[in-house]
Amino acid sequence: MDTRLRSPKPRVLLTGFDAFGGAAINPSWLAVQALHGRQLMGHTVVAARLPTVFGASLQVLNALLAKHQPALVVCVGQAGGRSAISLERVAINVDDAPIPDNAGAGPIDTPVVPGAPAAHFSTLPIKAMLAALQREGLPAEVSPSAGSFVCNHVFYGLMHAIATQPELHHTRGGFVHVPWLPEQGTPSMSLDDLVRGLRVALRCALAEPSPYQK
Ligand code: PCA
Repeated sequence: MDTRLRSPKPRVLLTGFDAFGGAAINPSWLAVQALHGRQLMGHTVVAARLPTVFGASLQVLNALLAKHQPALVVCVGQAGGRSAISLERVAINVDDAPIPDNAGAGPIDTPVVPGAPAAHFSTLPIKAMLAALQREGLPAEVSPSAGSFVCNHVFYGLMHAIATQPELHHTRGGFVHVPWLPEQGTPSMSLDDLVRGLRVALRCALAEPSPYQK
């Protein structure tokens, strides 16, 4: 069955994060903001910013999921030091902060959701997205780990919500990390390329089936 036809609402929820770790900007928010309100394959893109804070980030995300009931959710974060758009494969059920979050918290070896499974796979068609990005000449990779800071926390919380909430049964979701912008350091990608890459990735995710689709 075509899951797109059964999607609750023809919306794409696209999130970025606040700047963190003393930085002035976060390319994830700048890139997703540029796509707010766009139409992609019959879906309206809703962009939102999450706080880089354990707990609060997931409260904001869960409220957005309840409000928009999106067909597709892609959360985006900055991964300084990476040189490519990283399509995350798996979220793990652990918070282990290498630096304090924006509220000063730094949980160590704590579950994101107590008693929940160790991991959830992305339900995005990450290999098809990789191929689509590479066809556009954009640096892209499948990543085996979103780390254990706030990005993995949000990714795990998203995938757990999708796995357990009946109203999100037909929602597909996952996480994408993006490199720094040139003004933040090396390696980097331009904001234009990040926005173009996200547009290509979203189109592909709307068009292709996922190997992990329920
Ligand atoms: N990157 C951090 C959290 C917020 C962001 O943009 C991470 O990779 O966990």
